[in-house]
Amino acid sequence: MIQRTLVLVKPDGVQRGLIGEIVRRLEGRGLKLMALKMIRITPELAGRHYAEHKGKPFFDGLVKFITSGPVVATIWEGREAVTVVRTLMGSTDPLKAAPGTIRGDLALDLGMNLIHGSDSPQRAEVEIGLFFKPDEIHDYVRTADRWIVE
Ligand code: D4T
Repeated sequence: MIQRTLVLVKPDGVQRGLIGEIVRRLEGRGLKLMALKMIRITPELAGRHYAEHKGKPFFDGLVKFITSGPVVATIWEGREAVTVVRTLMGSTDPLKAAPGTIRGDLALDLGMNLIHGSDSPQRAEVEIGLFFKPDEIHDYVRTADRWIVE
């Protein structure tokens, strides 16, 4: 099924100069970029985005980290995009992430794991709504698509 998913390059990815590398890996897989912007996440947006983690011991540190510098917010579309992105990201803890994945190749610490990707199509819809206005999302035909999915 064709899905959309929200991907964030977190502050560590921006600081380490890995925006291009991460975007390249997703583009290279054949996913289509539908929106991209650099933003500074406010504590309010962080609280809404990470609502499921409220009350957990790592919540305050997580909000502090995600609001500590600019992030790059993106939307990607493609066949099974949610799962494809989660697979490309690797396990949440980079020490457990397989080589070949973004975290497995480029990160070492659970608190600095470079990238966020929605974990279900339902969450993707919610998260896209949190981060983007409809007129920031570009639905367009890409001529290469017929060479990516039959
Ligand atoms: P995100 O949401 O950032 O894409 O990560 P995941 O979907 O892979 O993982 P998650 O929601 O379980 O965790 C969110 C975020 O919190 C950090 N974290 C997580 C942490 O610092 N300590 C922890 O014990 C856990 C579970 C890492 C990612």
